[in-house]
Amino acid sequence: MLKNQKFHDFKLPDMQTFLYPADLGDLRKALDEAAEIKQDRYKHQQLGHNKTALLIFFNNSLRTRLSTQKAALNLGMNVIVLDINQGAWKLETERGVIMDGDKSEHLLEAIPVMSSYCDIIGVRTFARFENREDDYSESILRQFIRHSGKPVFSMESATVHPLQAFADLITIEEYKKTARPKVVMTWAPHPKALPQAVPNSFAQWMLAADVDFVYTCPEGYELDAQFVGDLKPEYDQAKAFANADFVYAKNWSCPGVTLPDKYGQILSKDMSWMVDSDHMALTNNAFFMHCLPVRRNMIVSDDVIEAPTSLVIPEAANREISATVVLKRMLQAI
Ligand code: AN0
Ligand code: CP
Repeated sequence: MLKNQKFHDFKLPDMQTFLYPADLGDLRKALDEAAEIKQDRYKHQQLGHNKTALLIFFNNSLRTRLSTQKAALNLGMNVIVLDINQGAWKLETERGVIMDGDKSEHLLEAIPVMSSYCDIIGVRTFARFENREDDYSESILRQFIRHSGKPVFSMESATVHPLQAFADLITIEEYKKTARPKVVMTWAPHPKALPQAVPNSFAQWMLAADVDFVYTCPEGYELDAQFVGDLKPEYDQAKAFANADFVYAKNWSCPGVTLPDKYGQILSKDMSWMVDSDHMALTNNAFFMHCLPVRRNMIVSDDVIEAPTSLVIPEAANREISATVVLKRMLQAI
């Protein structure tokens, strides 16, 4: 049973959607499946025969784009990738709008059209920071779920990045030296306002897994209870780093939990939060993690990201594994 089961309905792993750890069912089983797939990533080549994955990007991507395509190919699928902003019509997403502006097509037509060409749909659609309620209700992804009639998975949507968090969990499982490692997620400074999807999912998956999880951030950056339950942040970064086995760095903008009128804004650029070797010296010789892309010498110093204890590349490589498990489960459910 998942520890965070109370936050989301428990679902059996006949996956129609993938946003949350509960969508995978038993995480221990999912990790074992990931390890098996890593041993032989082409084992299920027949499963995807004559099945097509459509990967739709509303935002930029390097890892998700490549690793998810690779995962689909591992399973013998055909893959179509669509960059909405490069060559497709500009899409209106709100119902009831008089479409006399620059948007030529409505999402409500585009979704069933796109879904008619494929069997499984992945969507990358970042938070827009216009309206917290829209973002936190996953309004775009929910429209895909409602109107496509196909299994839909998040490739980072407004509030979650589950393929990343699952890959991170696989990585921690591979590198941990103790049965229940201490995993510390730290906020770090960044020049632009970034979504909360990565920290939301990382926290949610860590709380569902068998680790001792702590997160640390300046005041105002508290994460939504949907993802962290009643866990409060440790505001003292040095205190949080004590005895850490893994340090997971990430910037995020204001989640609007304690400061609703500041949702999506930058509250701090305090460089003392950047993870450098002085910070890492406070830990239990911790591994360093980041989902990438990362801004060096803003989030993390050159020496920490280049150290043998940096796991950023194995983490990215495990994106292929997490995506292969998820697509395999979805294919099995078709
Ligand atoms: C994105 C984010 O923080 O959500 C994607 C990370 C996987 N990062 C940037 O836009 C730099
Ligand atoms: N970590 C991650 O999702 O990277 P991309 O934005 O490059 O896909």
